[in-house]
Amino acid sequence: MRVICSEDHRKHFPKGELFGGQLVRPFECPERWDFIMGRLKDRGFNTFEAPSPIDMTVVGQIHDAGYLTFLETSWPLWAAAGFEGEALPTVIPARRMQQREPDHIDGKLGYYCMAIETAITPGTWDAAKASAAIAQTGQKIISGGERSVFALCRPPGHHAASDLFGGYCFLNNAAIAAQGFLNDGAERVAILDVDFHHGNGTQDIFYRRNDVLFVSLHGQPQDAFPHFLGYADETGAGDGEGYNVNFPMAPGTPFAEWGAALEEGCRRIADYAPDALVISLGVDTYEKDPISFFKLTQEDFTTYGGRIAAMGLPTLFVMEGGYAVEEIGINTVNVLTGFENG
Ligand code: OKP
Ligand code: ZN
Repeated sequence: MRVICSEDHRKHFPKGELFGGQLVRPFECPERWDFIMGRLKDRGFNTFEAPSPIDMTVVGQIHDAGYLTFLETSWPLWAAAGFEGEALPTVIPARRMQQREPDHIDGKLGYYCMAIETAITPGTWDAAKASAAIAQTGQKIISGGERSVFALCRPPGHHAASDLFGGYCFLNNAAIAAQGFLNDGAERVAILDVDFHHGNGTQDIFYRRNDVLFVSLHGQPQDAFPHFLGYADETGAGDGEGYNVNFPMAPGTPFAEWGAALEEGCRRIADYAPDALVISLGVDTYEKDPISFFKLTQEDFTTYGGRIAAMGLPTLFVMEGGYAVEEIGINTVNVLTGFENG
């Protein structure tokens, strides 16, 4: 399997994440990428390619224009305001408040965020664009006839909605890839999100559309981030009714149960008969993940890679989460090798 990757991810590495009332070293750190690359090389992956320049037209089909301007200008505005730390939102437009974009950067950060743990730094916009370019390059290769590609994206993307950042995400890499497939001739695309967290951004982007089926397996919102989306009764709206499928699961869920949900999700995808499949590949379902609560073992990742392969679809793997850093490479590459041998 060809791998698309770039060192540009290193431009995004905040010193702090707001967690448990403290600014801690972010769970979403550059070493995650190093461990994945190391394991890929150990397991014989040998085609590593840089992304092509990003096509911002496609990004503009997924994200709001004001939001893209915000991402591009947020650090300069923050620095100009005289703040000395990294840019973090503090105030948000909660119930019964105005949904109008303010002029001050403190207001803009709150207006465009869905969670306040994620800092913006001088290199964040460049890294986010490089990450989206990686997904887009993988999509182009698959649209050109390849069976599968691994897009080693960082930062991740599935929490980013049209006009929202947060949960470590800025641009929705998987959504940008799905839109690229459609632009390049696909009639239908499925996105299967196996990250532990609900892909609220991806769901929201395609909620009223029937040309993209979104299927997500995740920790139930009562107990798990992002807490405010991901219930089973969210099934799509308008033309999109029936094209959104959520499998929220309880703390302690083992592979026996998770795999059964995957099985049902794969059947929904097969019924939809998409021309391409995007996997939002987070490996934070791992039993030792520090911020998640499912109980998948290293071997389970190999097993489910094989199940994804059995759908027989052109498949783009887009990296999302996974915070057991020492084992992130093993778990990620297990999915890919499970797919290749499946
Ligand atoms: C990003 B991705 C839990 C705090 C959760 C944010 C998690 C973002 C996950 N106490 N903080 O989906 O892996
Ligand atoms: Zn996650």
